[in-house]
Amino acid sequence: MKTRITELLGCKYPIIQGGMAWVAEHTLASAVSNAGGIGLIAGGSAPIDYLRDQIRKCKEKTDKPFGVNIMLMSPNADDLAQLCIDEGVSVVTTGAGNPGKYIAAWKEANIKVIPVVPSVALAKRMERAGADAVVAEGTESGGHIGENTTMCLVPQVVDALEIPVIAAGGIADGRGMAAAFMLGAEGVQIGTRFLASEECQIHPTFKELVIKAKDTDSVVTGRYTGHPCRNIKTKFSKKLANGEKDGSLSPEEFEQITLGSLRKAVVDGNVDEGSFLCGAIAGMVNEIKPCKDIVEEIMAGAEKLLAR
Ligand code: TUI
Repeated sequence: MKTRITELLGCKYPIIQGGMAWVAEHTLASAVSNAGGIGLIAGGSAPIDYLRDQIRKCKEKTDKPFGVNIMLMSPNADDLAQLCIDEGVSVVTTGAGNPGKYIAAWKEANIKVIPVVPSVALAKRMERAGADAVVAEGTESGGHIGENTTMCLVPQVVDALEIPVIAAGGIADGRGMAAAFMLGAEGVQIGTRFLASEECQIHPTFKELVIKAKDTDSVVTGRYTGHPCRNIKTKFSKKLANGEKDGSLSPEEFEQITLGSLRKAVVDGNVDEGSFLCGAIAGMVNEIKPCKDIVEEIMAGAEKLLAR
């Protein structure tokens, strides 16, 4: 399947892996790239030496293009942004902010720049700033989210921009991909489906929570902190949601108890203190498979529907 996204990024399939903080490391990223998509390594709030090492290890595992996600709220986003230039990364996606100040330098270094945006307004600003494409991310996504849904956001961003649009949020199979294409997207970003992949290095407890999740098992916490995040329902995330609702947890206390909670989920599988970030589509993810099988199944399903 050829679209402006496969042409832009030089990949076989227009599927980009989500830049999931703590989750997206070189084993997963190289597996997605080797499967024909674009794998991403998440910068998150990682130290620069960690990210450099991950990029180099990824290069050893794949000769296909792959990218890095820069989380713009990270205190060392400036250093990580420069590292992408120094290491000759093919693609950068960004999240949780406006990457405007980095775009010129990335373009100068021949990096393809794809900001993840939750609104039409930010999408337009990114196009004007020189982005090559955008990911329009609906509120169905895992992690830090905006308010609008994929179904509403994607066609509005498509109408507002000339550059290609990648849809994200609630896409985990060929039906979701075909639907996104019907809305005008030319690619999809997929996160949650890859959590349940063989190559994904998260704690087994995290994978089990994804596989066992039902349609109603995700919850958004932290709206009152200004950083709403979608999680799998656990005792911990329900405690956060209730504390937010009934006022028994102040925003400051919320920030305090969620500090370090991504690591506790991903590395330790700690269900009492970890934040298991995950999309609303987890209810449809029921089996661990290699990334290659996941990508090929999604592509085959989408192509069949789109050919009708
Ligand atoms: O960034 C994501 N998803 C993420 S980042 C993350 S790590 C984190 N942990 C705790 C709190 C916050 C982040 C986990 N998941 N997706 C892309 C995304 N970007 N979603 C929403 C946004 C966004 C929100 C506001 C982008 C820009 C923005 O405002 C820009 C501005 O300054 O106008």
